[in-house]
Amino acid sequence: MAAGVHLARFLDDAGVPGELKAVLVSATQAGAQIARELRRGGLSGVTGTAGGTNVHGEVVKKMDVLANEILVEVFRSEGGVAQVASEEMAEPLVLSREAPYSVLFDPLDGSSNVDTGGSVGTILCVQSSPGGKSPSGEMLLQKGADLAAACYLNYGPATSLVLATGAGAHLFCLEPGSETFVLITRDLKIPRRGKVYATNEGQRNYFHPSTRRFLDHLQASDPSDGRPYSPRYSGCLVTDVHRILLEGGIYLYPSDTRDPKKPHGKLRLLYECAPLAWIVEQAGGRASTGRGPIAEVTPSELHQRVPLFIGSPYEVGLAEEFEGGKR
Ligand code: AFP
Repeated sequence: MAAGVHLARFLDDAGVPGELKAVLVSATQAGAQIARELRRGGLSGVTGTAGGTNVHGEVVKKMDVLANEILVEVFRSEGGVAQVASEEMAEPLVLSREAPYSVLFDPLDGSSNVDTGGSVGTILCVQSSPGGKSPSGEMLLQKGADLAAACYLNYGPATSLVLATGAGAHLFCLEPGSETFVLITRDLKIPRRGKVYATNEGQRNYFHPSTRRFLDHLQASDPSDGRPYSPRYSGCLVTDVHRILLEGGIYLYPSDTRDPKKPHGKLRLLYECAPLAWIVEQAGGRASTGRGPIAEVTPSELHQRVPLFIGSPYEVGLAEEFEGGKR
């Protein structure tokens, strides 16, 4: 399938079921609308804080609220979605009893970048929804391995979409005029190993000794082994994972001792880590908690956090050796 194909045609040719295609096309239409609002920035007063904090105690940006509203409304009108759950909503929202899919998302990842012109993203995944009974939050506690589809949008110099529906991960770019996504690369393959790592080194003193040893290894000078690696940390998980998907390397947000209330790090399993893990693994990469695949973690609560090591198979395997005490 040649590059230049529009998303809807790509999904048809890939044999994606009609109802799932409709959900994904709606998700990307919301993405195009969010991209438009981001470009308007201060012109339409969507910069700054919305006042108050979200269920995680984080300061909420006006663009967090707007991006969340755009996604909720697009799925409300789409009709094929049973429930939506979001980083910005304490509880899931039931939209339909009979619909076959539910959607979980981080509407604006990296929102602390939004007022300073940095790149931000949207992370989204689609689960199958067991019909015939009233949708409930428990139904959303599904392993990442069981997803029906996942995608992310990176709002950078261009708006990129990477999508996976079970047969590879595919890169699209938003065509500004038509506001449709056009295929750039089919079946992305992440490099086996890379030259960069992405992590908040400012938190290094809170990292467990195993993680500090892993970082020491990446930073040690051994040109014959491609070390030292270079740090590339944007403050936006989507932007860092996008770079790593295209060029190789590793992003890590490990568990740490900074906040006893958050022993498993900062990132949320269901709508940040599991969707990205599903996409990266279909491109030949890996995603781990440090002790095992993210895709095999069975969620116990909607906003559960997990440590994340994601990227090229070589570096994630290495990280597991250090986290597992083998090195
Ligand atoms: P925000 O959406 O609150 O900006 O958080 C972004 C994020 O979830 C992820 O995109 C970043 O990689 C990470 O958190 C940044 O966290 P630190 O500020 O602790 O490094």
